[in-house]
Amino acid sequence: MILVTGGAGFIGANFALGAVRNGETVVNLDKLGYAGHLESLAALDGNPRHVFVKGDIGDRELVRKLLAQHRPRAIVHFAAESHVDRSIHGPGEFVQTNVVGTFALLEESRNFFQNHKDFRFLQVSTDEVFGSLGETDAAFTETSPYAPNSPYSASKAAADHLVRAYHHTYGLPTLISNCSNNYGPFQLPEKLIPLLIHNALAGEALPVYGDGKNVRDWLYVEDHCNALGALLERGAAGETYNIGGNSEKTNLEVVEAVCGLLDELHPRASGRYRDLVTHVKDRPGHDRRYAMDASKMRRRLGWQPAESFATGLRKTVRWYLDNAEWVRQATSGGYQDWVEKNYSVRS
Ligand code: NAD
Ligand code: TDX
Repeated sequence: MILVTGGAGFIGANFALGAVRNGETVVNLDKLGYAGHLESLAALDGNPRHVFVKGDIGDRELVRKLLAQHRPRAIVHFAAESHVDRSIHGPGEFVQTNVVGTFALLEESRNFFQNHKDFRFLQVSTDEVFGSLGETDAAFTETSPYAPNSPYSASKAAADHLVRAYHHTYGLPTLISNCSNNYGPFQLPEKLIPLLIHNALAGEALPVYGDGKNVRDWLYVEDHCNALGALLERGAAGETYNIGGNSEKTNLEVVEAVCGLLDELHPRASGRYRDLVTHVKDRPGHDRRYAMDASKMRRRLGWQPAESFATGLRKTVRWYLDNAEWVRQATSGGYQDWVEKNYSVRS
């Protein structure tokens, strides 16, 4: 039995689906904010090994009750505000959930740990806490200094520091993973790859921030979930682990790859998808490059990604083509307001 937070979001849902498939029982705590979608968990409907609880990680009474009731062997902590652009428009919620919410979970975990010594706390973090790399710099390692640049990455860094402190001060068996950009099924089209697919299919502009030469490392979400599974079983308490796909791409390369796949799998009536590319105003404080050295995961845990960017992206584009109804539901509600707000400042 494990307690997953944020398991109705993109990575959390993929993780919960995989864990239950592997025979695990999952208690899934998610507040169902704008990024949480129960439709992503539809395959688990009626499955006794999945218990969904709508609630906030900052609700300590609820967390205490869930720990006492289910006695999980671990918390896998995904719940967060996760979108850099939203953190620029409204940083307060990022501090609330990512920092204060993580603190609440840690406090309740510390109490629970007193009588459950085999408990572990896995903090799912990001490469963005390390800041930005120059074109020829070596990739981030586990000993790279934290230098976050956005309210999002600063809030994740703050949470990571609290997790670290709870290990050193209270002996809580914690693990921290820092992963690069994920892509795959169930990702909301506010993030680059699903946004490109969504806009392309609607015949709308494909917005590229600035010169499009910012570099990200891309990892297929299932590979990330498998890495987290390995960490949970065999990771060393108190340590941090970098997870990455060894797939550095400029944003323009990503756009080109998505357009090429769509041209092949779902051709436009006339013209090519790349005709829709539009350069727009840059993101303020936009980090230039991230790259991860994931050799510790390979050496210590024998983990490496199964998908290349080419194979993972093909699966992803096919998934979005086959799951228009999920996209329709995920982009109803406040989605149009967000698009209006974010992209009007960039035109
Ligand atoms: P997401 O935004 O898709 O999902 C976040 C989920 O957390 C949502 O379901 C939301 O409802 C829930 N949530 C938010 N605040 C909550 C609260 N206070 N209480 C309970 N639930 C709450 O995010 P994601 O892309 O799946 O990312 C998951 C985690 O992985 C985050 O911690 C993120 O920092 C980290 N991460 C993401 C990436 C990436 O590329 N997406 C890469 C590295 C690390
Ligand atoms: O419309 C867009 N146009 C564009 O050029 C969007 C949404 C993004 N971009 C650029 C900005 C980035 O350089 O694409 C790159 C990727 O952007 P996002 O998908 O917003 O991801 P990023 O900011 O890199 O952060 C992601 O990876 C690390 C996740 O959102 C984080 O949660 C994770 O920690």
